[in-house]
Amino acid sequence: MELFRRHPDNPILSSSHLPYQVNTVFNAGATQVGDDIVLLMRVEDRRGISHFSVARSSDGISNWRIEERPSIMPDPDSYPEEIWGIEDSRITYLEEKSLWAITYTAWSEFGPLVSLATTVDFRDFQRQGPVMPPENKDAALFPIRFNGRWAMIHRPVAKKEGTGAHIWISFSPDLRHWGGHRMILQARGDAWWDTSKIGLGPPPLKTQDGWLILYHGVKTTGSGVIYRLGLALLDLNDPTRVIARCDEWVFAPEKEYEVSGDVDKVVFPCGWVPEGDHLRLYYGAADSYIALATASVSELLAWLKQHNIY
Ligand code: M1P
Repeated sequence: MELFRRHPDNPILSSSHLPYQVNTVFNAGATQVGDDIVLLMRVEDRRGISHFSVARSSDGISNWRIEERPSIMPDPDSYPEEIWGIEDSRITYLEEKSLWAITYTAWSEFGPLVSLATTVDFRDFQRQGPVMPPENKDAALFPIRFNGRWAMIHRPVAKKEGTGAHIWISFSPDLRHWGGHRMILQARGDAWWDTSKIGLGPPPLKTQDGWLILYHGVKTTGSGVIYRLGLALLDLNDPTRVIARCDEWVFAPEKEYEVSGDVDKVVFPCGWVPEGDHLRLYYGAADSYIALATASVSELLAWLKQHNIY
């Protein structure tokens, strides 16, 4: 049985939904705002540079209301790190601050880095600037503090050639100054499906068993890369402690819209929206579309227990 069940109307969003001409729409952050599901879509224009556009829908599947103009454009005059675009947002609601924190990749002259923005309504956005230097991406905040410190998962790239790219965690008293850096999940090397690099998908999800992590793992083959998804679990009180990690992948590109596009064989989730045990996963497909899959949190946890390598 499939743990993540694809929606029959997939892909639910593509470039033709945009009110202006673009190349592709993919890798969207997701959250619930009032009665709407809100997606912060990555939109790649016909120069190859990405910006963000907000899409709203009451059922999270259809009748998307999309802004006439981009919601956040790269602003290299004020934020030089955005010169080659902004990509792949992850959205976390910080109850303590009554706002959403958005981590995203800013593609700077020196490579991709992690930037932070905040919003209270997904109409006005306040940039907070870079929070991790290059090369770094695939970052998301936890929704709460741990012993007074905010925590962020992110993915720096090791300088040493051939050692892969792994998932790290860092802590901050104020969301600006980050330290306590620690690697928590490693690309596994050898024959594994997540051999060469891994990166966080949506923000960590609090469950009864721990913080649930969905991550992408990359394998380079003779015919190119394959992006598949795996699960891990972090300790509820100490998220530096990994208590479970899957052996097999849990979701992989299979459908036409996942295996064929600007980049073939890619599934790349940046957002999920829980409602009780029911989980909606929004994922980029083949760097060309946005698709939806649903799952049961308790089924994911049960599966991870059976497939845990720890
Ligand atoms: O093309 C697949 C993905 O490649 C990059 O992801 P990562 O560096 O984590 O492997 C990103 O450009 C991502 O947007 C893209 O979907």
